[in-house]
Amino acid sequence: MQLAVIALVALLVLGLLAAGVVVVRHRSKVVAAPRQRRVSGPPTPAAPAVTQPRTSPHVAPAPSEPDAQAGVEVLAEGPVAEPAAPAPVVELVEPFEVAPALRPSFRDRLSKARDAIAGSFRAILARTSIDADTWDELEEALIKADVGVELTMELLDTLRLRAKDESITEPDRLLDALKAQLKARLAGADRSLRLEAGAPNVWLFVGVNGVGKTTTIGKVGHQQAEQGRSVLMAAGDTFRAAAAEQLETWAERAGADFVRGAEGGDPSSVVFDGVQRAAARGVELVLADTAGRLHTKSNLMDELTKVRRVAAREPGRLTEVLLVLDAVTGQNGLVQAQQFTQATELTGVVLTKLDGSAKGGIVLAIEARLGIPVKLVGLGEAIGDLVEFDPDEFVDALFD
Ligand SMILES: Nc1nc2c(ncn2[C@@H]2O[C@H](COP(=O)(O)OP(=O)(O)O)[C@@H](O)[C@H]2O)c(=O)[nH]1
Ligand SMILES: [Mg+2]
Repeated sequence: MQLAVIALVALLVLGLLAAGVVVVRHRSKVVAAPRQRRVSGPPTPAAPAVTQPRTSPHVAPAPSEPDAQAGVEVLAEGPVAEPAAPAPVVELVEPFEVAPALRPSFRDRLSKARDAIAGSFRAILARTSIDADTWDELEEALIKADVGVELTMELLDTLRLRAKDESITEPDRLLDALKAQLKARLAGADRSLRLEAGAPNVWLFVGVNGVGKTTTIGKVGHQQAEQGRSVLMAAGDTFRAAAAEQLETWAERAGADFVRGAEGGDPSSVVFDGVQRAAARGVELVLADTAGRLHTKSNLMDELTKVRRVAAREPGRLTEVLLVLDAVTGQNGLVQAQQFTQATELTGVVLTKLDGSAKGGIVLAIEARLGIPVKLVGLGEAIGDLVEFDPDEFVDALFD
């Protein structure tokens, strides 16, 4: 009896031992499994990022570094390998921090302007032929886009003649003809920004308050610096101290030199100081900001005439006078533009806030009425949201 009990206990102990071995083996398989998966996968840059502290974006990227690869190789040796030594600290950079900023597209940013005329275009395309309603819809679309009444009539008269000459009877062909006509009208203008060798070039920015002068200078300075040019920003808007501070922040972001004066001081002397400093330091480009109080105050125009004169004086060379216009104000901006043209002899227009405007047609009105090319277009508030004006891309973005 006693023997039987002892035998039973011995059997139980043996059974438990056997079960324990199975569990341990099973566990070791579970541990090994994820390691095997890591080994078979590609060495992803994200893997070490989980364990490493992130540091400054200016540090060399890690994904292709031998250290990062070594971390993967240790895993590849499997569960029998020696315990890994503490991993070396690898400093990582997120890909988006090193990727160059993408140029925003007209198609993406002009949705508001496109939506404003899309309804009229849809109504035109819904009909099978061209009739009086078609012409009314076209007129409405162009006026809604702020092309202006006079220019709209002129464009439609030309289109009528063309439709007759080319026997256009289908609505979609008529819209294509209008598109081609708008592109042809905008083609051929010289939209380049002038830079001359040898002396500090001065680009003067003028326009009423809030249109985006300071922001545009920041964007232009950044772009020019990216292209390897040395830039100085002169805070010629002395009306408020905050205006100079805003420009200083942009100068820091763009890596540009910066000159300012006292609040309420003479803007001409700030521009003068800027040109002097640029000449002394061999800086190629001075971007001069100006104040933009209401155009009804005639002293602003007098002030700008003086600033212009100083900017053009040796050793500086005034190569651009850019009027900054807010696309949201549309036709109203044209009255301002005429006054600025008289005071400062403009060389080009920067049309800002086209991203938030339904009045894309203002580009056509500006060029027809003022005879000044739209050189740059603001498509948002970020530093990269300023692009050269591309007429074909612009017209396509409005129509499709
Ligand atoms: N959406 C949009 N906002 C802009 C653009 N350009 C400037 N702004 C904004 O317009 C406001 C006025 O700009 P600011 O440069 O101070 O105008 P300034 O008074 O002419 O110097 C700011 O809030 C800018 O961020 C643009 O192209 N698009
Ligand atoms: Mg400003």
